[in-house]
Amino acid sequence: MESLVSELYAIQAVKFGNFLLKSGISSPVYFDLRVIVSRPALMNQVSDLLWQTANNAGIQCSSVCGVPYTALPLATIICSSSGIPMLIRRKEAKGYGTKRMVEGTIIPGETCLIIEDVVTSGSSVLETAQVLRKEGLKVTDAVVLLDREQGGKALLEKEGIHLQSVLSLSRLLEILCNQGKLDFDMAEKVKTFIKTNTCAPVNEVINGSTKQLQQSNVKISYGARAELPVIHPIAAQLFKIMEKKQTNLCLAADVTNSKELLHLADSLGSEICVLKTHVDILNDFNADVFKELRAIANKHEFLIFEDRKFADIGNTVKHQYGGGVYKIALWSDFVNAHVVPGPGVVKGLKEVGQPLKRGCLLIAEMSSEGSLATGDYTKAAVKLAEEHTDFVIGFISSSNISGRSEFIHMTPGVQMQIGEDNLGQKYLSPEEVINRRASDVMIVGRGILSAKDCVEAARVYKKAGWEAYLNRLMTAKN
Ligand code: S5P
Repeated sequence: MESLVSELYAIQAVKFGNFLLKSGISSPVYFDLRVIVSRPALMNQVSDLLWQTANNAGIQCSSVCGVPYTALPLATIICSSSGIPMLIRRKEAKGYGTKRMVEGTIIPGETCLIIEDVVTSGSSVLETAQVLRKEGLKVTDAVVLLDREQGGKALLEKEGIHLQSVLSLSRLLEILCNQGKLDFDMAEKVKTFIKTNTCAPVNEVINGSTKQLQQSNVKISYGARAELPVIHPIAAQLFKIMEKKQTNLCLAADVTNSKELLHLADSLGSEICVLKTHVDILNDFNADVFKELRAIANKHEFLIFEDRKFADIGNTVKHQYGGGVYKIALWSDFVNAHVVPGPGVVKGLKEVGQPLKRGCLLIAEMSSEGSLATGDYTKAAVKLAEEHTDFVIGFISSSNISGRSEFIHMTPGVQMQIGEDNLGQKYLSPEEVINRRASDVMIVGRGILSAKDCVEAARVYKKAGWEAYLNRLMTAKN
């Protein structure tokens, strides 16, 4: 281990000083393990150590997959010397031919071991595991050269993946100090930095009780989530819009007059990522209004969410979604549904929505006093979503209930002035919803609509929501 650490230091795979990270934070330590690919002897040594670590932990596997890119050649060496078949995870699906995300012979039910060079939050290992699991493979273990000890192990454990490491950051610091390559002060500085920049557990608030939860999607930017391999196109489009326009504000456009709706959409369009409608509260509905609304949505780049809250058997919701006077599926990017009826409601909506490339949120929790959507009901909504990722893009919920990066969590009941209205609506602040509860999009209606100047109010909410999101990334990211 001493010679390995010494070599990593010599080739500058680990550096100490003052480095500005992508997240804007300055770090006293920097790792670039990619440089090892130019050192064949070191590559062999690292691969041997990874494989030994797997064997010492008693890991059994039928195939090995390296997280792209640095761990790809490491996995190759391991497979070549151990005789275990390798799988390659593509970062992007091929644009032609088979569109496979994993190359190699996949035997569903068999176990695949993941190899990685360095783990910080665990999100890269998790992404690869998700792709392999989607192919029917079991993923229970990962082996990494260096664990930065910033929460990745705990996060992966929660996702059913045991992480073994050849080397931990504390051990690396200790060895470098003993070798006289690092002074005590710098080692302490690095330790403090790591401690204060651990992927922070957020408080998950369900049914009023707060429990600590390490969440994978808390620390990943909206932009990065748009690029996830298993993301629904509508969710990807929304994340891209949010990143580009720097807004996580959804306007609940609860007005009863079409003209007013279109005026709101046009004047607030640049501040929002989603405009939420209740088509059945309009006094003067006609199909042209929604053609116009679509044009405004394209102009300002926001998505249209019809808050229809479907809640019937599959056959009925199919007609309600695609037909009737409103023809909701034709003009809304996504809708939402209660999970009371069971899977049939999702299947019915999917028959209409999927050919049109639409998405759907499941109502897992509600913002109103005394809501019955709690506990096992909420869990059942998450399970249903996981079974229909080809149509379900996320949840209406009061917090981040799934911890999965590919799902969007949208939270209603948001106002600067926390409290209640006179009909049981409960309000939380943008900071509470986006930072502490780690939701993704805040839904604001009367907080903006009742203001004297709606445009100014929307700007204030947009800024508060974005600041809360940046705060969340800052405390969570390395
Ligand atoms: O649980 C919920 C779910 C939804 S979609 N609670 C809600 O309030 N909503 C909707 O969010 C509601 O129908 C309304 O359109 C909006 C909240 O509006 P506000 O005026 O209270 O901000």
